[in-house]
Amino acid sequence: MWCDVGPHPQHRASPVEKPFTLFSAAGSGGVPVEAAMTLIGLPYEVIEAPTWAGAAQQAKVAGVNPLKQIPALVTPDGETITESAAILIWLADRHPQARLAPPTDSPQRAQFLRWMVFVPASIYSLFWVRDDPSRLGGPDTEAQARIKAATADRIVDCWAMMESQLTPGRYLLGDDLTVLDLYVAVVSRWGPRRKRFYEVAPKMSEVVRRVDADPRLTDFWDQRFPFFDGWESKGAAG
Ligand SMILES: N[C@@H](CCC(=O)N[C@@H](CS)C(=O)NCC(=O)O)C(=O)O
Repeated sequence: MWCDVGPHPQHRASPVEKPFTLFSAAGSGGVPVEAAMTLIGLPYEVIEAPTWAGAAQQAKVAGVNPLKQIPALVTPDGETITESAAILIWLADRHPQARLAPPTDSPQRAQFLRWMVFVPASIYSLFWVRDDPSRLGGPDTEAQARIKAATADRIVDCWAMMESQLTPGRYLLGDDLTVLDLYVAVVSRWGPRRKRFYEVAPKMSEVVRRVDADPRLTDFWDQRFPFFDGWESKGAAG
């Protein structure tokens, strides 16, 4: 896990430009949001709050998100937006010049919304119990291990279903990179890791590898979700 470095500017705001504040953490669901803001060129500051690391970290975000989850975005106007997919869609729609979402009248829009909702509803939400299986399994370590294995299998099944329904181009929805590509590139790195994702989702694998290698994000990935030796298979069993 990354050390807590407190608020640190990513893109420095000019004196007249107020930054966004993002409660996030390296390797977390805040990372696709940070990647989107990096590509858009928005000034933002990160409050590093790895909520899985205990009460002190959760307390940092509790004031803006009573569920004590990241990501949570506070806009320059002081509005708070939680829910990773909502933040990503909102940012992309507000900055059409960055072409990070199909416009509302585009033929790709329906599938864009479909998969932007599918990822958090079917996959990301399982991490509430995967990160701490005692939340549903209680203290029984065997029950916890069963929860880990069953949720890993469910995640793999969800990726396989998504793979069966998509015909990607260079990116998941065609020729333009959207926030969906950033989202899937990050969420597919969590347990049961890319190794199993690659096995069931060969077409989407080509896309996420393209996102991993995007030269505009090389420094960003190094800082916020590095590709260390063995990252694709670490923890692949569950
Ligand atoms: N539905 C939320 C889920 C956010 C979430 O689960 N975030 C994790 C970190 S990646 C978290 O803060 N977990 C701490 C907890 O649930 O207690 C979203 O899509 O933003």
